[in-house]
Amino acid sequence: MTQFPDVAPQLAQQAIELPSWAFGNSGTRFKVFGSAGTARDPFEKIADAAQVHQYTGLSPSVALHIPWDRVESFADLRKHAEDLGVQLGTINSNTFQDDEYKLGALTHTDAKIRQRAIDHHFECIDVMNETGSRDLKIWLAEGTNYPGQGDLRGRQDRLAESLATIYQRIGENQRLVLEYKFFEPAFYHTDVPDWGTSYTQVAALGERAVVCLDTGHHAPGTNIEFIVMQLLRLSKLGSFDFNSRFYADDDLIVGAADPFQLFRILFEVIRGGGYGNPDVAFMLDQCHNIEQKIPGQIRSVLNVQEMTARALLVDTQALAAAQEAGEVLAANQIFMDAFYTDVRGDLAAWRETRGLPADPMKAYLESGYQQQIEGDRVGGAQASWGA
Ligand code: LRH
Ligand code: MN
Ligand code: MN
Repeated sequence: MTQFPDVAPQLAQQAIELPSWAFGNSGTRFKVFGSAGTARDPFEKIADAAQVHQYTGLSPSVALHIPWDRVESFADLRKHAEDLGVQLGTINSNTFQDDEYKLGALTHTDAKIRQRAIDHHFECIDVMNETGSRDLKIWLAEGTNYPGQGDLRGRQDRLAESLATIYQRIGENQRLVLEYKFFEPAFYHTDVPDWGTSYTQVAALGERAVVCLDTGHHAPGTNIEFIVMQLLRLSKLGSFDFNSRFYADDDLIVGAADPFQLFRILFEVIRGGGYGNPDVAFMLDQCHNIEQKIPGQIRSVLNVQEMTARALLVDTQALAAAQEAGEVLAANQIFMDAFYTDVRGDLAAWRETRGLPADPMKAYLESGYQQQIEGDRVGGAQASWGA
């Protein structure tokens, strides 16, 4: 018998935003594989995301990427989403695919190019006003490939100025969320490579500017849960992009590569007051290059739910006592006991009490939706950079 009943009410609060791009075809820089039934436009991506929510009850919103998800009427897209029981969520900007941005966008030495990139963010804010989105998420592909290529300090100063201009447009109830990534596509230096730089930039902007932590954006061996702790301590952890990695920014299913790391991260989120807290948004940022996309997203949200349940099961009172008593191994055992608790049976039973299928994956696969989209849709949309 686990203490599962004690933690179940907290699980009911869980919401994990899905990325629209997970439902389009994607790939590596070597090849994009098409797959049968892939969504052809943003409306179909939303419909697929709604399936994930229908069977799991875990994903009430969908993040969009502009321009990938640019549509004629965002009001129509919003209505479409709401009719299907989901909301439109974070708006992600994109300054990484235009020729003009080859040497930088918000950091570019040419004021005209910087303005173009700023205008793109203004467009994203306009979209947010139509979709009802709270967060503008900015990930910048900016950096240099060779030492001496750019003035590191000058770029940082221009970045601060550009971000301040964008921040001024952010509404009272909106947030600017700045994501960091240690390398790629630039390989010598990146302008926002780490949480410290992201924190420094958003701290200068104000309260409505926060950091996004993408779990795949760190060097191997980085203690990500420490960063989670620190950002929560500073009230600057705005959101997560969850995924998992074996090597670099692999964008694989969250919890697939290192379930124990996911557990440790979620433990720190809970410990730091970030769980069930709307200020800390949970999102997936993944691509399903070779596996089916809707099942891939179902697996992902279930992995997060499972590890959240285990992290909630840590006996924090006993843990604190062991820590204070200097009981090194006892403290570690308390932590590991929770990690090793198999909650799958409890979760299945609990789902049924909430009118959800015990096994969401099975329910989806038996629903006929996959066969229907494979028959109906021809020529799925390209989702991402792997073109
Ligand atoms: C960059 C990133 C960022 C983008 C997404 C498509 O690697 O993680 O969040 O918006 O991928
Ligand atoms: Mn990301
Ligand atoms: Mn990434």
